[in-house]
Amino acid sequence: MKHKRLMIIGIGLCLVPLFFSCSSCSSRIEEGTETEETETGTEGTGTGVSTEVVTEDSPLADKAAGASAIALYEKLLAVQEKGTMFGAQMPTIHGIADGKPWYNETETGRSDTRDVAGSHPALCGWELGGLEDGGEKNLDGDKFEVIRRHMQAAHARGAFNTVTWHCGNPVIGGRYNNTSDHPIQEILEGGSCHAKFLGWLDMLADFLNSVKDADGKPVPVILRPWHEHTDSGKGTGFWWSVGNNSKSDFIALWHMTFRYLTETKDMHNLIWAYSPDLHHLCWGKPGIDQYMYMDAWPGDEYVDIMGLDAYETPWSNFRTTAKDIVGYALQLAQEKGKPFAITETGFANNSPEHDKYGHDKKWWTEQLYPLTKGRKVAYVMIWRDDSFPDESGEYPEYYGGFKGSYSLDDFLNYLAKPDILLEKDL
Ligand code: BMA
Repeated sequence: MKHKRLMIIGIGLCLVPLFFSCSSCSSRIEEGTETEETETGTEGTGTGVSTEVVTEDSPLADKAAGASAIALYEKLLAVQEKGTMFGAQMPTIHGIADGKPWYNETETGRSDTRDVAGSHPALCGWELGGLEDGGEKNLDGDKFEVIRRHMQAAHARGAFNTVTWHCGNPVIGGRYNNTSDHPIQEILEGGSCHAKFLGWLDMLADFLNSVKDADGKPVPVILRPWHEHTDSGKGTGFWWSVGNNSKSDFIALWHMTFRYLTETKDMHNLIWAYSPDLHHLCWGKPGIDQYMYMDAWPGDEYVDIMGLDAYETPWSNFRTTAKDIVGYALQLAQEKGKPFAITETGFANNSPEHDKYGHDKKWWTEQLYPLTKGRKVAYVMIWRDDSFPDESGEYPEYYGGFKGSYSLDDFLNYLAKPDILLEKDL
């Protein structure tokens, strides 16, 4: 992809940590070579990316991308030369320690990863589903005002922010998984819910514009809209899935979202990520149908990061197919000159006490690590540590390593790999 270099004009921020590796961070290890274990250290200081940059051309899908978005993207390209960033969903708001969930509304300095490894994840994911209801909380009960504060803190520390939007069904109501027949047609121009849906995009824009850096500018964000869309079964998956619509409708939805936010709303702080789901690529098939990865591809001009959501579940064929599909999608991304990431992953409730799908004490080093080892995968992001069973029998949902977790030793060994990067390594 052609793009001219950035011209950085003097602002008092030190850019060195953004673009060059620190001496304690190693370079990426080639596939097939052995890695050396290192100790995880204490947390380093990150640097925000709010700096005045004049660009002659944008490397991003948004050709009018702002300086902060371009700087964050350039940082991602530089960091992926060193290794794969470890990311986690809602990492500083929710966590678990010694069998008890914790929740931080005001404090932003704790995460399960930092509790056990001394540094926050390098990338923090945040959920905005429910924003469209106009309430103060997302669909999981997290206040938007709290999410905003944690995003601002993550940015100020030098971490990456990424956002998902499990948006409700704009046509029949209900949550993201309340499917209906061809809902996208109703929200495209000329559809019965077009105006309503643009109002929802206004709310999304208002929230993202309200997440500001120290200079009062919107922080750059990796936006991952309409994720896991490749489910081709009618009535399953999410309302925006191809199976409940059509490929061309999905592409039109992506284009409308992109144009409305970048042109009408004049938002230029977004990096756009595409993320089919492994289990939809493999559903019901003994082998892999990797080519579905590009089903309803919005086009090279509308996507910055090519991703894959890849969970270990009984139906995802994770152990037999994930490495191949990651390899396939990574190669495709490299041919297009785009970075690749495992945009969601995890092995839910990995423990013998409350496993849903089995357990594996060495899941991190033996299952997750081989997907990225020796490969230019920009980041992996695990889903959230949300709850832990208590006396009330609350349904647990957790993915990370935390104090007292079954696979903690292996989690620490994974994080200690020189090519797995935490916030301190940025
Ligand atoms: C899904 C599940 C849901 C949650 C949603 C949005 O993957 O974790 O429980 O509501 O993400 O966070």
